[in-house]
Amino acid sequence: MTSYKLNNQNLSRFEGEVSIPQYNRNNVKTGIVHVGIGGFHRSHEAFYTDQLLHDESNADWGICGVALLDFDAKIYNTLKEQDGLYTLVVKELDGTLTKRVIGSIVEVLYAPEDPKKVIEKMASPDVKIISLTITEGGYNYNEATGEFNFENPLVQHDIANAEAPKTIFGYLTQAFKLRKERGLKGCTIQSCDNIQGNGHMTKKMLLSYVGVAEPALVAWVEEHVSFPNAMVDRITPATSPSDISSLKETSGIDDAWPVVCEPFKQWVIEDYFSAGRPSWENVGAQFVPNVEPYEKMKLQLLNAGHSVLGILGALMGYDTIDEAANNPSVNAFLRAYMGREVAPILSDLKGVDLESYEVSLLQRFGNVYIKDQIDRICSETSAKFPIFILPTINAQLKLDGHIEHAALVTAAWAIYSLGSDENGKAINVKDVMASVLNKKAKESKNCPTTFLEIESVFGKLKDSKLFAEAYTSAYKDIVKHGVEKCVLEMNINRVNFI
Ligand code: CS2
Repeated sequence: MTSYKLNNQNLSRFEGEVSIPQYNRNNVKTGIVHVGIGGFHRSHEAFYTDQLLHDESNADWGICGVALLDFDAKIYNTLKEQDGLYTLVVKELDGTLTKRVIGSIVEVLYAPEDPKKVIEKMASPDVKIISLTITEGGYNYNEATGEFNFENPLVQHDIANAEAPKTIFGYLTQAFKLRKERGLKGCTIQSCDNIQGNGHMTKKMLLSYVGVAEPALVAWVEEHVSFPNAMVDRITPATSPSDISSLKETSGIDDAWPVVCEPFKQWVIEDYFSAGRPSWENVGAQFVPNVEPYEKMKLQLLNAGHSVLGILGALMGYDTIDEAANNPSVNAFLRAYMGREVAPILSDLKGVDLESYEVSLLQRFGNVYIKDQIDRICSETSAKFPIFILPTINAQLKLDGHIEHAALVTAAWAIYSLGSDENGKAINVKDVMASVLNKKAKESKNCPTTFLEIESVFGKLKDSKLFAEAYTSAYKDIVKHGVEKCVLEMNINRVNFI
């Protein structure tokens, strides 16, 4: 099939093949600046917003996508070439593909090239929301101290070079400074990352930074900026070369970076927007007074479930999440983790049907068409573990409750951090803390609890005798018998125990 580059000029050629924006993109104004235009933003907020823009009365809510890091040059160049357009390919449960060209990103900026332009855009009176997908690690939170990490060299750079920042904190501070000087209104900072109380976290981290970098601005930010919490959800694997080629071959769309995702999506937002907001509720988002139950449920079941499958699956030599989820022993282990260790500590979540949520998760994890990469899931586990798994362990320890499954996963992570799977194949550990993890993992060979000494990940966990014992015994068992046997054994013992 003849293919054409995806851009404004060629857009109408794709009509009929796939859905294309049915609104005039030239009339759309930027009302949202979004930092972090990776796959998740493009399958989620940009998708919801695209639907909304089909009603012309919402034309003030276009998105300006900002690529913040040097590393983001590729997505910036791609979206710039394609006039902000990209294809969202939803992999349905029966394997069919639903394709839609998304038009809501109407501008793109590359911060390292022109920081001033990004600061001006964030300070623009038309911009009412600055939303973020900067990953769990991007918030610069230190689990050991519970505070903002001022030792980060990029943060130090921003304090010394206020006009040409590198971190989100430096950018927001400069933009708010301009807004204040110009007598403009504040706006909303909307975190779309997987963090419990992501709005609270953003506020706390930003105010810590502002307090040191620009103390005179603290009161203004407190008064003029709102930070809603939100739960965000849509499994979005990394795009593979075959996703790109099959789109070209089957639909004639030459898109250098389409996004693939599952059909499920959820966005539950605290209704706390200081400068107005789009009616995302008209396209499926939920606005609620308190997001906490939804966040906890999602982080401690879905995201933690992913980490369980990812870490165990990686050691077993699997490449994708569905392979691990469809291994009966691993599947039963995950169900038991959810039912025995997570659900009891979430049981006070009102209005949430945990059981059906767990069932739907297992189905989503097992979807063989999604092919979510274990590599993606295991990346940056040092930032994910304290958010996804540690809260469950700490809550269980307070109750003297069950921690065996979490302890086994932690032990598996220590072994994973040695850098090879059970078949001796190298694992590429993608983590900013990779060298520390590897060093501690090596020292753990003789004394497994050494791994738990990494306080910025585990806090004070090593001081729990109950956890240390379960962890050490799981560690030794995995080394001796391998993951599959260990999880099987745990499943059998549990059945006997019940
Ligand atoms: C995943 C998430 O990064 C991870 O470890 O659990 O990216 C997950 O796929 C999304 O949060 C789904 O909403």
